[in-house]
Amino acid sequence: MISVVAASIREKTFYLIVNTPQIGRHQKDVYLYAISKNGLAVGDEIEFTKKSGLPSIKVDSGIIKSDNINWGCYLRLAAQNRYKETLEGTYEAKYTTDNGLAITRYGFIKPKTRILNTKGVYTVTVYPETSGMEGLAGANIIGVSWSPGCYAIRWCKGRRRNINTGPKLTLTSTKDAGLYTISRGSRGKRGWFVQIKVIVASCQEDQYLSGGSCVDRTVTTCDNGGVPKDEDDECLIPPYFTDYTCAPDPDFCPSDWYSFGGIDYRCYQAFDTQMEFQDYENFCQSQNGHLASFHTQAELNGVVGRAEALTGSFYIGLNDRDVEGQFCYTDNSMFTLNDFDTGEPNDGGSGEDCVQIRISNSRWNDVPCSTNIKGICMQVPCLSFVLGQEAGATLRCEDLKGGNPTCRGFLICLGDLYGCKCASGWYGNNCDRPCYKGKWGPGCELDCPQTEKNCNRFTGPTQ
Ligand SMILES: [Ca+2]
Ligand SMILES: [Ca+2]
Repeated sequence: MISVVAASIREKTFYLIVNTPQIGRHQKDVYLYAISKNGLAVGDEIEFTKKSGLPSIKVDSGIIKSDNINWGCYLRLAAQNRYKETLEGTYEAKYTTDNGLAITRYGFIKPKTRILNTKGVYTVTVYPETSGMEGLAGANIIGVSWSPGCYAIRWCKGRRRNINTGPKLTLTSTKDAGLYTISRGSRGKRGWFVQIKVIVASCQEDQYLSGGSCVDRTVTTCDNGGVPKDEDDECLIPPYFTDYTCAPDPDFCPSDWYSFGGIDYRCYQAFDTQMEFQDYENFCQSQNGHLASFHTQAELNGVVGRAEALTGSFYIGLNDRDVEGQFCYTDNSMFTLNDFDTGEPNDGGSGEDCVQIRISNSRWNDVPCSTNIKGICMQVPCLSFVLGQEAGATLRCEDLKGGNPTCRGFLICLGDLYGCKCASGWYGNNCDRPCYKGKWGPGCELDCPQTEKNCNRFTGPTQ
């Protein structure tokens, strides 16, 4: 029996993120990030190694720090024209724990030449028919879709060239696990070129490895694009989600908080206490939330309808304190729904940078941030655009060097068994194509159960 993934320490689990996954015409530097969801010990570093191809040109490297948390490490690679081909290949990030256990993740920088449309997933997992066997029962075939032409497809594995020709490869042994390069034509320089990591699992798909034995899972499906880990009976979920289960649940909210099933299944509560804006935001944070943000009219109507027994005006999280006229939310979500009242925002008097909702007509108005009014807090179980999460601190896509607020162009590689996915809301070889309507989540692989109108491509079903 082989053990594919070394036992890992759950809190040290990390992602490898590549930005940008494909070196395109726009020659931007390429960043590799090794991000831990819960941070690493202060001073801990992750070692990057290039596993294939020519040496890469390293520009700089360092620790990703935000909110005084060491979230991980980054490696910056130059993308000057004359170097770009040398960047292509597979990179390994290795973290060695205090007791000497090494956890590795693999990420790809894809070649500029045309590559297979596989939604950015370049890992194939093969499960044995019988747990713990050396050989694979029957013929396990992996293949690539291919338009026949005058070129042959060549499979290479490490330094072994031309181990197979044609679109399909048959696996007969656990020894067939490894990293394959597939190219069309001669040496992959013309035509396309793609890398596939083939993993042969130790246990059958509905089992996991526990103390050297295969044990039936009790958790067989993971929400939100998550995948079951081989080393324990838990799901590993992509960034953007703060817990192992972020599933729709009508009873999700704590008592006294209410939900309308909107974006992220947020939970709201209106408070009578009157405070200044920042004090209210601090108060909401002490309730594990923020001042409310609204992204659909239905969500807004739901909250206002619920608050109808109350009267007056309530702070929401919207404000233009940083740059006049540029409104943003304290939860860092985007200002998408505009419900300002006629003539508002008017930045009246000596300036109005914080936003209230008037219950009387459900419309918004900007007021001075020092105004003492009531407020609506919101808890967000599944935060958007979050890569790391620790109590009181978050690491977001925009915090990364060369980052992008929505993680456009980010290829995120989960644990070894689980391959790479585009960040939530994106798909395609460059992870830069927005999901089709009705699709959402990492690599746009999830379906909204309702109509396409009620679907946020980053966070899923809305109502
Ligand atoms: Ca203003
Ligand atoms: Ca105003």
